[in-house]
Amino acid sequence: MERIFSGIQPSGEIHIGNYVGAIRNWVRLVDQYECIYCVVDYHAITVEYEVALMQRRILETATILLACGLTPEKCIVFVQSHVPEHTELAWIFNCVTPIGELERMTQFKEKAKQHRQNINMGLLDYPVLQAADILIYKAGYVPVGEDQVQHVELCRDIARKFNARFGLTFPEPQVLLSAAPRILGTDGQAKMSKSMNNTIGLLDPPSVIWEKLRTAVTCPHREKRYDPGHPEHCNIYTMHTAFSKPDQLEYVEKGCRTAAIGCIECKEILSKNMIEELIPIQDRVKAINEKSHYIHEVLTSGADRARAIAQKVMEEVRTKIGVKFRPQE
Ligand code: AQP
Repeated sequence: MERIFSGIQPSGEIHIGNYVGAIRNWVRLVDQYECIYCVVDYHAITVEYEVALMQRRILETATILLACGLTPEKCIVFVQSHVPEHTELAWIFNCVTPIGELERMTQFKEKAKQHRQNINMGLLDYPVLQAADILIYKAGYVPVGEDQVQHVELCRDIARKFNARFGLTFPEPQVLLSAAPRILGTDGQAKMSKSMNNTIGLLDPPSVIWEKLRTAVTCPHREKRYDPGHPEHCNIYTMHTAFSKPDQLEYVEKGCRTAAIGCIECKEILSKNMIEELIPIQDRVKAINEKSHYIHEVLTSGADRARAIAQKVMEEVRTKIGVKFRPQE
């Protein structure tokens, strides 16, 4: 079975962009691949964060993954810092990665603008650690949202550079995109993002989901009720493609183009579908939270399983780069 790796940062409230762009796709892949999914806490410390909140965020993120269907029977779920081989391999990859490649990464440029007072090495090095996350398991596929495609391309470059210098060791992993790889925020401007205050949270109650959708930006062409719209320019329609059935999709698509329906009716249909899909996840989160030790047990055994793979690969890497002592003759 081919192997998949992907990760999610415990950097805030998990939102429907994370869900339809990544997590829901991860769940669909567990029957076809050996899947390893990680809460990437060391990535989340590259920006300012509340130390006192971190542990809760890690557990909350892992609980959501489980509630979405990523159970230990189906895949490995663990926390990045519990398997230190990730950071060890990242150091070695640092030594084959040109700084210029990192400086041209879109995410680095955006985050550097957002966090001018704290442009640290970790922010620049983020994609190298991500490459180590993937390659420490020799994963062949990486299911991510569109924003992460450039980083996976860099990961392929790093694998190629390492292989060229030290001998064939790593695969060149490929991206697997979901059907909705880029959800904009409720502001309709930027990517829905934990740090942008433009999210619909996976755990938001129905009334909050509706309020956020009701006030969300729609197609700019529909200034008045009878202006026809362009669904391809509307983030609400993009969300419909992720949550609505084909006949409903056709209804809102035609209704928008001909102005037969207004934005509020369109949003009501979306809200109903979104809530229907999210309520069972929210119920499972509550059930997992009632068994307080369960999530800790899952993460401990997940880390054990991940570490067993990672340690073998690190042994191979240490040998290849010439630092591992050979037995004395
Ligand atoms: N808006 C989005 N649409 C589709 N996919 C998305 N992803 C994130 N936002 C969207 C995908 O979710 C996975 C986990 O992302 P992450 O938490 O590791 O990092 P991120 O991409 O930086 O997510 P955020 O929400 O924007 O977090 P912050 O604000 O902390 O930077 C990834 O596969 C990502 O593509």
